[in-house]
Amino acid sequence: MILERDSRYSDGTVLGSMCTEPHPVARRVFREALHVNLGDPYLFPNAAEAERECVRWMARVLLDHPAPEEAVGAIVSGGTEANVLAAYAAREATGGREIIVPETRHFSFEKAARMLRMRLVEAPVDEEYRVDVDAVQDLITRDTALIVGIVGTTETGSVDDVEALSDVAEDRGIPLHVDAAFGGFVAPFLRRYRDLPRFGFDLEGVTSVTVDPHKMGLVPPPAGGIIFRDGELPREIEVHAPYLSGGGSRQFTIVGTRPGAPVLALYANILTLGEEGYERIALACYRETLRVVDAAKDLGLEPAVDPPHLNLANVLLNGRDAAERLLEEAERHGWKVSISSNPLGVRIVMMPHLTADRVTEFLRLVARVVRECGG
Ligand code: 0PR
Repeated sequence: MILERDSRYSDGTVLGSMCTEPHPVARRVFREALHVNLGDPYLFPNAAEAERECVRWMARVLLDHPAPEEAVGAIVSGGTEANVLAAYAAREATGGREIIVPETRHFSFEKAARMLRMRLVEAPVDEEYRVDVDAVQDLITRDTALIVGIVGTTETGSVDDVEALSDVAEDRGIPLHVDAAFGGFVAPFLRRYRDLPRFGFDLEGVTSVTVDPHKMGLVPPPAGGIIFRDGELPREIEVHAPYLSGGGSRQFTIVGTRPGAPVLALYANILTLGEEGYERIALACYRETLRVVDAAKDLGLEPAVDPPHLNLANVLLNGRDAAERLLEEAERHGWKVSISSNPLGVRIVMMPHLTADRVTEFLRLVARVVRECGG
C-alpha cells in the first residue's frame, strides 16, 4: 500500500509535527461519519448541533468564556483558515489594513495578509520568544485592524503575555486575536500547575481565538477551530445561502461543503476524554518535555527556552553547517526532524506519540553533530 512508504507516528521517529495519532475513539467515529457535510445543516442538524456543542465546550473549558453560550465559532480546515477568518472579520469590522503580529507568527498570517490585501507589522520578541508588549503598543496606528498574540509559537512553543496584550487592545479599542492553534489544548491545563498567562475570553480584550483539534485535540485532520467571543465579528463576514436548509442558512466559513467527520470525532473525544482526559495528556506530554530538556543539557546542548512554556523543546544548533549535517544524519538514521530558523535549532514537538527516552536517542546524535561542528 502507498501508505506504507509514508510516516507513522507510532514508531516514534516523527519529532517535529504538531499532529499525532488520533485517539482511537476519534478514529472510529471519523470512519462512521464520512458522509456528513456540515455545509448543509438541514440534512445534518445533529452534526451541526455537535459542532455548536464543541464550540461551547472549547469556549468554556479551554477559553474561560464567562458566557460560553454566546461564543460563535466553527471547526474549519485548520489553523490557517481560522487565522484568515479572524483577520478578515477584523478588517471588515474596523476598516483597518494592518495586523500587528509577533515576529514569531506562523506563516498562515502571511497568507491571510496577502489574500486580504492587508499588511503584517511585526513586533520584536524577548529572550524567551514572547512578544514585546510595549513594542506592540508603539506599533499601533489608525490603520491597525488587529493585534495578534500567540499561545504556543511554532518554533519554540512560547506563550505570549496575552493578559498584557488584552489590556492594550481593550484600551485602544482594537480586536485581539489569539493564535492558540497549538497551545489551546495544553496551556489551560498546565496553568493549573505552573505560571502561564491567561489567554481566553475572561480577558475583556480577546475577541477571537484559534484552537486546533487536529493538533493536541487528537482529532484526525482537517480540524482547525475558530472561536469568536460572540456573533458580532462573524456577522461582518457571513453570507446568506438562500436555498439551503429549507429557509436558508448563513455561513462565515470560507469552505462551503465541510467534512463533519472531524467535528464528530472531536465531539467523541470530548465525551470520552473530557477535561480530565485532556489534562492528563497535556501534563504527561509536558513532563516528557521537561525530561527532554534535562537530557539535552546533560549532553551539553542548549535549549532555546528553559523551562519550555509548553510541550515543545527547541535545542539550539551552532550554525548552518550543523543544521545541514543534522538533516543528513537524521535522514540516514530514520528520524523525521524539523529545523527552526529563529532561533536556529531543532524543534521537538512532544506529542503523545513521543517519549523522552526515545527522543534522548536522537539528542545523542544532535550532540555529536554539534560537537563535530565546533560546538
Ligand atoms: N498557528 C500556529 C501557531 C501553528 O503552529 C500552525 C501550524 C498554524 C497556525 C496553522 O495551522 P494549520 O497547519 O492547521 O493550517 N503549525 C504546524 C507547523 O507548521 C503545522 C504542521 C503540523 C506542520 C504537522 C507539519 C506537521 O507534520 O509546524
